[in-house]
Amino acid sequence: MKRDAAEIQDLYEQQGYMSAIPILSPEELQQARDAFAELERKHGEDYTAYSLHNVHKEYDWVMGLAKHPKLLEAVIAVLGPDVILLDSRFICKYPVCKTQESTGVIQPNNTCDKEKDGVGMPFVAWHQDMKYWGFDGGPVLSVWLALDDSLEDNGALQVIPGSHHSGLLPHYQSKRAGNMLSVNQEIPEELVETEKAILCPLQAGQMSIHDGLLVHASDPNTSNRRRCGYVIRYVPTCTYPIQDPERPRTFLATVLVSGTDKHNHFSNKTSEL
Ligand SMILES: O=C(O)CCC(=O)C(=O)O
Repeated sequence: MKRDAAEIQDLYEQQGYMSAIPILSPEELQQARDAFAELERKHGEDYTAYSLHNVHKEYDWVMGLAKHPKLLEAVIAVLGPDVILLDSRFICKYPVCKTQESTGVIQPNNTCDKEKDGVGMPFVAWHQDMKYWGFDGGPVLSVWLALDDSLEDNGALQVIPGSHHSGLLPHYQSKRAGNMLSVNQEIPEELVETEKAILCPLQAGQMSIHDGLLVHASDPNTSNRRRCGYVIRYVPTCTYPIQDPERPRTFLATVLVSGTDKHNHFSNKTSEL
């Protein structure tokens, strides 16, 4: 079902996220997956899991995803016409459980036991994106664009609807092994209404969007399938970087992706349209 801009704005304002928005055609998806496979061959999976950071500056096909007209339509509906791409990163959880083929042991659906095998495997702790971004003056919107089907068993994104209305929550160092977040932060469990958590399953080529204050996380990949997504952060041009020692961050790869920028707050943003 196609939603108009006003509907997207309303829903996003109420819940802080929207999911299963179709973006890539089957051909576009295949091209992106093929190009990503090339990067896996070149760098290896340890690297492509989390280290492909801001490569929209390096590869035209990645910039093409970040500027995809359908994707920007939803972003602009929320942030308005003048939008800067702040940062981007591929986040892949590779399967780590031994499969039937390699062990000879038959497991239901060839998956791991989540409780037993999930311990120490890569996961993303409950957090708010705003905790990482030293800027003010407006919101940040995160896109999660699926290159693979992202479902419960391979660790799809989970969100707490409406949690973006609660302001910035305290984050501490996670005590759990495997947190993929670069500074290992985590909102303490007692502050997260986990009983309200909603899974955001995506088919490959779909995206979800979420507000920078929305509390979200993802579980380990206990399937035998990769779960790979391209995460892109967008801000309206009225935002500006601040010096916050709690949220140290440089913005070296910003790109104006829609409209005009009469503010000039980010150094690289005029690099192209
Ligand atoms: O890929 C994930 O599981 C987490 C992504 C995330 O935290 C984000 O998109 O802000």
